[in-house]
Amino acid sequence: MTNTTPVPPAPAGPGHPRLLAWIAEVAEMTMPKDIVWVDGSDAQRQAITEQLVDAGTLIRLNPELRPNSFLARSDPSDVARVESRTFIASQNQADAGPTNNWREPTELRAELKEVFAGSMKGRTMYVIPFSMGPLGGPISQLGIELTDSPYVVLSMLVMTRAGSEALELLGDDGFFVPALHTLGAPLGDHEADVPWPCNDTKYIVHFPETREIWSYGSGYGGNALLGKKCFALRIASVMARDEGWLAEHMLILRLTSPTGSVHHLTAAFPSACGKTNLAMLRPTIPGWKVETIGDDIAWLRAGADGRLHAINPEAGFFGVAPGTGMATNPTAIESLTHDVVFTNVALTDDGDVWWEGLTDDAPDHLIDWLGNDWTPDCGRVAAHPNSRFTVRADQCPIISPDWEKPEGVPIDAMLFGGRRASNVPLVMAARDWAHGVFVGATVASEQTAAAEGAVGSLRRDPFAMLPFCGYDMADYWGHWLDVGAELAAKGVEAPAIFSVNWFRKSADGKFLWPGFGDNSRVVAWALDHLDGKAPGVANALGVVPAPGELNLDGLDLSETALEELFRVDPDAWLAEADLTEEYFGQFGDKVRPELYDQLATLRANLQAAKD
Ligand code: TSX
Ligand code: MN
Repeated sequence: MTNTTPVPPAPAGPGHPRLLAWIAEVAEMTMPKDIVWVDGSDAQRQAITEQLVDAGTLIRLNPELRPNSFLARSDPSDVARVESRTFIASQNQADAGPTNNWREPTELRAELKEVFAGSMKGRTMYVIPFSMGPLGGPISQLGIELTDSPYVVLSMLVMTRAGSEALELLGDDGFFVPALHTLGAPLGDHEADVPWPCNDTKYIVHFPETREIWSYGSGYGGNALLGKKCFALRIASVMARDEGWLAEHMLILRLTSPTGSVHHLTAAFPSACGKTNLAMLRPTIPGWKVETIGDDIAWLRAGADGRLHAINPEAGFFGVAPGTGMATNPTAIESLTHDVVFTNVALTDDGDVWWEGLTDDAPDHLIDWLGNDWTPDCGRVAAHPNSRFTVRADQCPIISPDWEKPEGVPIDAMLFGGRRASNVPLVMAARDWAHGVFVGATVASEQTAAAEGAVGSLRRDPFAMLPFCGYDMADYWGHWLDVGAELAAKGVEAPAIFSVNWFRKSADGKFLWPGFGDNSRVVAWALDHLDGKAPGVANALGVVPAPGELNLDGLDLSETALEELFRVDPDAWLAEADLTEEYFGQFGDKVRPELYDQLATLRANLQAAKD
């Protein structure tokens, strides 16, 4: 290559030889017109913002209504993560497991080099040094994203701690995860750009052994903001397996009881269960206080006291807009009053944003996410169902003062939930860690959108990690069992594990539980249970609230509804146990005997309940 773009000097000094060599190598391959270091300064962020406004990628919202906020409309074909094009390229296929798309790494690397060749022509390549987790924290990790998308740069500045401080922490030989991203839309000389460049061909590739990410063809969300799902879950889950920690698809909350006792919990839910709503819970029971620490990802490690401590590796929320309103998540709405990037929501006539669920009644006229006129009777949605807000976490009015504590917060409890119209009780405590791992491993959720499979069909989503685990799912369950054994060996209390289900329905198809802020009642029971104040009663599944333990004050919940919320149908559960055995079967002998022991216990308990 003769005309390779020179790598400009790093802002932090002479720099990191391996990093500089990688940047030069990528520049030689992708041929950007220039290279810019992202320093995290306001001046640079504003310049990139202006450039995106001029290019038509961002529309500035009415500053009187939504200061410093913007709307982006993606290409209509580039609106979500692409699981079919997400690959785990481990040396051995068995390490990726049956639930991931595996590719042979040497072959895929060669293929990618061809695809990436010249892919940044005519564009600027940005170098984004970023930290997942508080800068310099003991649980945090550094990464470098190379991208030709200025929209990705702005988003990474919101979602991570990006800029020169992260670069300085790297020193001249620090470890980082190299994360290479291109839109796959090279620009010819004098060729006009489009507002949302991308490519119909997409690759979201992870090399777990070398901790590398290569992403091609998409500018959207988890495909392109590589710190989030690609690094903080898929690559980090492998690092966590190798190093004895946990990288989880979990929100993090702090709860303070009326008596002032403080607890921290994490919770994992498949999509469409309202995880961000729970992360910003507004309790309906008096005296309880909730603070948000994270809404999507938790990294957990043993702290100085041996207990598991969690950090939120992210610095912002990339939340689904539709369904977010004053009734469902007032805290989120209050977080979105300024400095927000919205993507694929609708534009109002006065230059603000709207989406389904923001208000009960839609405005009389909008410009929809595709840029077309929209009226309430037109028969189409105004905002794309996967439209998003991108906002810094510190704009959340209930963000915990300790959300950036480098050593994290000690975790007392973990919740696993799914969307289940039947069978799964409102809340249940696992008997011990291994039982909790079984509960997490068997999480399933009913499908809400036709695109995901038949509506109402059960989809397994163990630990809500199905699309995000960078290695074999059964090995991952084994790692969870090992983490519990490690805590037990040290004589340290492991977090208590609970199953929750806000979505159980009556025979006539009505939700039995009011959900939302009233979920504080469930969380309060869980915390009382682990404090020994609500011992509960054992049933075939686990431990459920004893009569009177669940605070139902002021709730209009009938006795029959309460009964139905906790009813165990042994035959339905025995059928579910058969499905679980079948599900485990696909992982062959990688499923640890402890989990089959749990299945046997469940069946024995159900049989006993029948007799
Ligand atoms: O987010 C939800 N949560 C968790 C809140 C902390 N949702 C929305 C899910 C889609 C993302 C819920 N939907 C919850 C819930 O707890 N519960 C339900 C089901 C439900 C919907 C409406 C009502 C009650 C339950 N109430 C009325 O219709 C008045
Ligand atoms: Mn998520």
